[in-house]
Amino acid sequence: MTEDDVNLEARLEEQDTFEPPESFVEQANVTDEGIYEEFEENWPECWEQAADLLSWDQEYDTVLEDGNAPFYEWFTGGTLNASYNCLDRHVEDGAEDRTAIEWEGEPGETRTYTYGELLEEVEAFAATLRDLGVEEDDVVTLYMPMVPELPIAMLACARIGAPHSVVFAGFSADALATRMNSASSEYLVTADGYYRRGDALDHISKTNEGLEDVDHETTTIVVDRLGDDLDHTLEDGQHDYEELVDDNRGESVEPVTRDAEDMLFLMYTSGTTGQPKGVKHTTAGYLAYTAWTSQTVLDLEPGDTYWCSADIGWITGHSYIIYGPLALGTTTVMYEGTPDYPDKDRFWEIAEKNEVDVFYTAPTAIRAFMKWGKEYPERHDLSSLRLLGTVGEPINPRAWKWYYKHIGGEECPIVDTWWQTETGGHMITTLPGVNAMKPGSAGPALPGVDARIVDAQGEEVEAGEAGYLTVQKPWPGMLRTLYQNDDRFIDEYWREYSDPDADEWVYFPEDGAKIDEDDYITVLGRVDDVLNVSGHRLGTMEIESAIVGVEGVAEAAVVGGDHEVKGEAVYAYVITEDGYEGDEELSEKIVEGVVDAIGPIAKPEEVVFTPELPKTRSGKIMRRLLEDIASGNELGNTSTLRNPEVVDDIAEQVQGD
Ligand code: 6R9
Repeated sequence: MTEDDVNLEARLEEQDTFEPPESFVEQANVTDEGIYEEFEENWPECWEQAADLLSWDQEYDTVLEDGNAPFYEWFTGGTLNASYNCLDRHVEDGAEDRTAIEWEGEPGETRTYTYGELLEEVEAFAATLRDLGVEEDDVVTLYMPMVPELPIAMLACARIGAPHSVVFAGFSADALATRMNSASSEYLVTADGYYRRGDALDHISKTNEGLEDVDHETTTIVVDRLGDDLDHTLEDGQHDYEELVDDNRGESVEPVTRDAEDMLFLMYTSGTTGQPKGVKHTTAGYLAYTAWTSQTVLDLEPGDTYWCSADIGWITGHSYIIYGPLALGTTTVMYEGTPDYPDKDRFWEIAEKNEVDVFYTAPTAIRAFMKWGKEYPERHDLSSLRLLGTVGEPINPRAWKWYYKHIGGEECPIVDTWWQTETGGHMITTLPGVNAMKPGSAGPALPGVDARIVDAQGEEVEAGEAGYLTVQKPWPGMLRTLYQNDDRFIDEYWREYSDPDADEWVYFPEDGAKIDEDDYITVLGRVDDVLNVSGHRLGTMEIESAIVGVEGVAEAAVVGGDHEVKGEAVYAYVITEDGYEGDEELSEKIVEGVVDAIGPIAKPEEVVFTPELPKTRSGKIMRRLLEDIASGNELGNTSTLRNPEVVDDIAEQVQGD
């Protein structure tokens, strides 16, 4: 490092507040801090601003229907189609030749779809789905990697009013079957495989394995991504994507008029129990909210090239690769592979080549970039960037500052956006042209969002004190329920802090947080049994049940331990059954069992065999203690345990090596 570098590092390290750069503010979509007051005074009608970003078949008559809270409804009486809003209207407005999707395959090939071409493909696939018998309200499962056919399929579903349920391609065969069964989904779109670090990965075998456990008839469409790199044969009830679509190119399919509250899609996410939750999002509120936050928070405009590096298999990809940006008519970049292939500068090469204006990624990726070193971004001209964003987990100030300096060149604001699968879109973040940024703190709640930090009794805590994050007013992008499980919807999100007798409903996202004197919120992480590994939500119960399914395992406790890049890593503490040895072989079987049940993202970092788990006198596993062991933290008082002696044993195994 040069002396200047050292000085700069030192200055950055000290600095805890950053004003948005003047060059950004001059062009920002929102610059008036009056927006906060305006939304507060005019709530819920303020949300008409979001609805105004959409084209309606029929205007809505009520902004918010709260008669049956917490089953809120937004923009009731209105009708519209999401695919029309993301495609046709831009074409009608003369943007036919503007690029909608710029796709980068991992091996280096690219595909560009203009709005006109994307519309044509979507219509052809919508016609195909109809030919196969898909009707309005049928749930279509999309188990697809990052290929253009995934957004095409999503928008085709939206066009004919068939909700999609995207299952992350990295999830296992079991995970696919569970989700298809839970949604009674009879249609599946998948692919033969995809490229990862130069290898052709087989996806179709995993698909077929999953289909064996689906308890009803299914029709499957297979995208041939790998060509000659993988031979696959189609089984009964399976069709080749291209063959079917080719027959339908040039077909026009009218967008189906949907009620505002009709389901747009389902997205399964991890919760406290072993069963994933089917989060239901509806058409108008979700689309209005993702479009509005894309405009106000991501500062997107139609002329922008924008890149969100998430996978579409997660909510971030739904809201901020597809629906929000396309509703605004922006060019959205989509990349198939990993950031380190063929080299660790792949992201910056893509950003430079496409002259990306706005870039959105996860802290886990930033920590990896940081570890690899600044020489990789330095190989590229990143001066097209105007705004950076992060999502998925808390970002530590060091990673924030690295991102600010080495990717943004100290000229791009960073939006640290807190939100969830359930919230549909951003909830807590700075507005990049309005607020100062404080690294490590997401920022204030968005205008119109009533976030408060409370104690266990539901009383607001003082500035600086830790408590529980709550949202005390509904918002348009909120989940409407858990699919076919209204009771669980109430139990999971509304039981804790609401007062049903007074008809007062408080949403509990199950995150801990604190707030400062400027109302900036620092999110501290989950307070339920959900881990956040590389920004991905994993239920400890799901992992535990996979482990106890392995022969020779009697009991298991899974916790998260601090990890330099992943944020959190999975630690599994396992008690063997009598007659079984806690050896390398069993450990491998356990890892395999987890990968089979969930996917490689849930792979335990370490499997620790122990004769007992530390338990309280009432028999509860002391998870916090296991977390401290996994994180290498100082261990607190263990005297309240029934079996304090096991703690040292376990700690020695984990921390000793
Ligand atoms: C969008 C998404 C949601 C959970 C959430 C929280 C964590 C997300 C965050 C953040 C701190 C941020 N989280 N963004 N924590 N700062 N900016 O990630 O959805 O996969 O449902 O995860 O992620 O714990 O509750 P999802």
